[in-house]
Amino acid sequence: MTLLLLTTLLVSGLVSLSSSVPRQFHVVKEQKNWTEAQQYCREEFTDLATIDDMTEMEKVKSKIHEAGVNAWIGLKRGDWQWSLADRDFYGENEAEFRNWDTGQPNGGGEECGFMRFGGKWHDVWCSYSCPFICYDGGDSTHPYVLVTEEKTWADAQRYCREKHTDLASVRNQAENDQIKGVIPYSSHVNPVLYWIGLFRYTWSDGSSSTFRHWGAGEPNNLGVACTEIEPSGQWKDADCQHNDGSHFICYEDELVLVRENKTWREALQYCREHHVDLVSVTSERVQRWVSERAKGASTAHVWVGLLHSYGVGWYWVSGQNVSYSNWTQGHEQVGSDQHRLGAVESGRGQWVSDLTKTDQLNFICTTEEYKSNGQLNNESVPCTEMTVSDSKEVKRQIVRVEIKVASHVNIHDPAVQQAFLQQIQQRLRDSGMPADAKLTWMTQPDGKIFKEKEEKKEEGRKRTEL
Ligand SMILES: [Ca+2]
Ligand SMILES: [Ca+2]
Repeated sequence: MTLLLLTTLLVSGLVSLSSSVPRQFHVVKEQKNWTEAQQYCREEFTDLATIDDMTEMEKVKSKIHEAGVNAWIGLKRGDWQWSLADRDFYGENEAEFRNWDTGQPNGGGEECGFMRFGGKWHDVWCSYSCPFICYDGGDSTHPYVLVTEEKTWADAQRYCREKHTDLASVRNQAENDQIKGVIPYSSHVNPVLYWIGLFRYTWSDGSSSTFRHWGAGEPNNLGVACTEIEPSGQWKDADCQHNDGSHFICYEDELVLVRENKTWREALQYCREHHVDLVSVTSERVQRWVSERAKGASTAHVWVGLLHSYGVGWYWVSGQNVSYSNWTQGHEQVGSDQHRLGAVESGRGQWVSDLTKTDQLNFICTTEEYKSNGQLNNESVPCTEMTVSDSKEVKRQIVRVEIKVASHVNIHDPAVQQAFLQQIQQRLRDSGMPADAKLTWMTQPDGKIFKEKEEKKEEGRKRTEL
């Protein structure tokens, strides 16, 4: 029974992890203080690096190790502040009211605040699992809600924001007494900590990531401090103003939603100028990220790199076949002679094919270069939808061919593939293809050229370069 429960938990954990859009990290080798580095990252990328977990830490570690320098990331320890950030909620000096116990806060890595029986406050590691006290602005008679379920500070904050208003803020002594009143007497003999909304570390991009990777004895600065990663991968806190020897790490989301209305063609150009390309949704994993990003769109659909061309069918601007698909029912079937563009519904993330080249939509760019062998690079993407009227611009065409072979022929042998190519080339020349046109096989995402259809049939795609 226990085993079954653990398995279920693990699975749900993985699902939530993979739905967050991955980040690319960039080490910038310029010496700047933390604030200057933050400004640079926001201008050139997304923000100073936020690190969510060990997987991301490993990515960062390899980059920083390679660079051999100390580098700022986005984590900053500022003054203590409340989770409920609305300034109007606090009267004069009320946001600064404190009721620390003797000897508290005693700092180090203790960055979240709790209340104990008796109403005094302590600072402690945010990763502790504790019961907590929510504030409910809609309930004037019982605004403070004690939740006995034990959670980390960030999970408690999420819970309170979903079910009530936020984690409890304490604005004055009267409120402190009121909140103290909801803590049960049993906490007197068995001291239990109750999270309130007090915290002091923030990420530059506003993330609530509680992941930390402090080196031995760190953090050990007093007051305000910023976080550096050493070449070993260990984190340390340091004076935010120093810029001697400190480089920095920016991040960029792999998928970027551009909230500007453009035609498909303009969107493609924009992505290629500012990022890498329009996104190709070649797997369920990428689809999840696209759905996530599309939710933030201001148009009902967003453009992605999906198009349909005469003789080719549906394909991605990355040059890949549409093997994974997420069509709205009936939208996949398009006459084989039609030029169409695919888009993704902002709400449900499903694909549609009834938009035209004059429609203006938000769109999603990818910042990741296509690395695998055989995929088309930026310049060689077939874009016949736009260029078909001007034959000079049609440089490449993708054609799917079906070949019947005897079962003893090894279709994965390069010599055999070359022989097929020569035969096809000859036939095409016979039927009018220019003599200087080149033919090459296209490698599929799985690294192979041919996909076996039946025992005796082989299917593949070749690229005709005209
Ligand atoms: Ca403490
Ligand atoms: Ca330090």
